Amino acid sequence: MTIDSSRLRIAIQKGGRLSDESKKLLKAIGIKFSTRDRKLIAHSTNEAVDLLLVRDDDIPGLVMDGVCDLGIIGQNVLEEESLEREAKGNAFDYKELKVLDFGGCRLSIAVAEEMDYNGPQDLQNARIATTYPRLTEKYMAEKGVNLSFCLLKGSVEVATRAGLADGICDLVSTGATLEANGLKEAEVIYRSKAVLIQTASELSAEKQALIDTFMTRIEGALQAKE
Ligand code: PRT
Ligand code: ZN
Repeated sequence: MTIDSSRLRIAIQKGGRLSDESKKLLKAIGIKFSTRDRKLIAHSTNEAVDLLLVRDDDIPGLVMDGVCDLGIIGQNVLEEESLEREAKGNAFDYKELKVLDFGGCRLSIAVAEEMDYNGPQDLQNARIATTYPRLTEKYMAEKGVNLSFCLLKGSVEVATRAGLADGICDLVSTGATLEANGLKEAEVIYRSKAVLIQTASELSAEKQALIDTFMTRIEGALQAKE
């Protein structure tokens, strides 16, 4: 596998909730490519662009470390990674180019339906199951609430019933998953959308000019949808 560094590298989610819309956006701005052969890299056939198809969790780091020039990622994952890197004293720079019109959701704390919930103070010293401990901790610390965590990358919604935690903090869109698991939304702690980001590293004039062209087309594509 070879990566040609003269080509613009864009990281998008390989398979998941952001994949289709990310590919649609790139096609709408005139980048031709095929992702049918399930490879890590898809070379555009008409622009000096390579797509990297990866887990969404890897996208912030790839852009912050300058491995990829652009990335499309949920603000929830981006912000959690930024807080994590900041806490560890690592670099977490990037440029936000555009908040996109897909991937909308909220990160919410949920508790058992039967709990008498009156506000954040009711969660003082509670254990929360989540994939997003930094975002959750930051929000609750501002409310003066101390938490401990049960870190889960999946099946977060069953953690309370399984006796692993007093509540959960997970992404919600319709609320159906919470309801199906006997949970109710207690606090919305973060509202998220997909976002296009650029590495903070200086790029060649050619790459920057290409990004500027794409941005003009993105503005046009988004306006046309309104
Ligand atoms: O494999 P990979 O690591 O790339 O994917 P992933 O499984 O980590 O992520 P994926 O594809 O599920 O989500 C990618 C991004 O989509 C998230 O980081 C969010 O930015 C955005 N997004 C938008 C959502 C949702 N809406 C959403 N509803 N991500 C997840 N959910 C899940 C939520 O975790 C819960 O399980 O959907 C369920 C809740 O949905 P409702 O409708 O029942 O409330
Ligand atoms: Zn993921």
